[in-house]
Amino acid sequence: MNRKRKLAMSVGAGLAPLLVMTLPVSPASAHGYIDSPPSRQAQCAAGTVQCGPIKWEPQSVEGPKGLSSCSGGNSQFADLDDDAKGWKVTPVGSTTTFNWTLTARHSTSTWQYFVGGRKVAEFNDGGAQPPAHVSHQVNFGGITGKQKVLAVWNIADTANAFYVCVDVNIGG
Ligand SMILES: [Cu+2]
Repeated sequence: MNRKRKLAMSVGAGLAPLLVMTLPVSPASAHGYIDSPPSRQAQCAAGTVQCGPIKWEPQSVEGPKGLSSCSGGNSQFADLDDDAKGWKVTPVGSTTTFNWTLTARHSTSTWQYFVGGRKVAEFNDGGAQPPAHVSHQVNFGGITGKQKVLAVWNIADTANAFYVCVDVNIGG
């Protein structure tokens, strides 16, 4: 969750003024990403490409639903939006399996895959809790060549989604 939880602790009636403590809770362990074919954040985590803080938490590219950016609108992960960063491009077939590792198994509405702004696949989980490893077979139809696939994991019980970009060469 990106949401900052606030822990308000009231410290006994005898103490004045009332003490209120605010603890930001680190999101570092949550969420998920595509590890194969190696996504941009997976390449950052593996050191294939030199990146900023995304390398420490490739699973944390969370943003509001409906975005189309690789960084999910997170400025600290802007590396992911840089198409010229030297991402390793994986040769794939016209039907390709995308494998997710989930570090938090959030109940899921849909998984969506876009190429060039066009949705090429959607998988509807209907709010179910996914396993820790999720795989989807995506058929690219007639799309070929070097493409940036944007995968979106839409969470059922929050307004947020997780964003992953994967650089592929279809039929390459
Ligand atoms: Cu999460």
